[in-house]
Amino acid sequence: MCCPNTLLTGSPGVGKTTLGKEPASRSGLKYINVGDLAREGQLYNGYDEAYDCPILDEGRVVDELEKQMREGGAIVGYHGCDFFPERWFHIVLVLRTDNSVLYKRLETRGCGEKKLKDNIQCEIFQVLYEEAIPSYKEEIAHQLVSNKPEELEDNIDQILKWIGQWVKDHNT
Ligand code: DAT
Repeated sequence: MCCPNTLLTGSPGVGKTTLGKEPASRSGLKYINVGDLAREGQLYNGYDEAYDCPILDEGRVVDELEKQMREGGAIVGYHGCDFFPERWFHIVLVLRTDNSVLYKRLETRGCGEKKLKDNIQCEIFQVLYEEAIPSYKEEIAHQLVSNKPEELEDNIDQILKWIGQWVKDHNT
């Protein structure tokens, strides 16, 4: 049976990890947190002093993921997406959170002042929305709001429905 690959993108703190793990575990798919993957494999090519974080080696991340993406059945979460090959994804989701809610989440996470401001601006300017939505076919790209726990549940149900529908459409 072939399964779709899902891209789950959005600003840091919108809830990609929290959301992505659930449909993955409930449907037997695999959640891949690209930040964790890069950390584990040290897939970096330098250090950004201004942002105080390592610079992702996008080429090596793509190489690392290629085999799994060809197999299908992955939910990939990252706060960036323009370096992923378009052909990888069958479902594309941009997760959004209201600025005041996001601010509190990042504060709770212990995010430094500069990073907090940058991440909030990322959400205000819809950076990930603008990056993802125009790059994929309209019918596969969706925006999901995730402010409250009830919305988390709704989003899990919705993702499972999209995945189920895709599997049905491609395995008959
Ligand atoms: P990301 O992976 O996008 O950086 P996360 O999954 O680590 O974000 O979530 C950040 C925090 O927000 C975490 O403490 C869980 C919380 N959270 C995520 N989605 C939520 C929701 N719908 N309602 C309430 N809290 C949520």
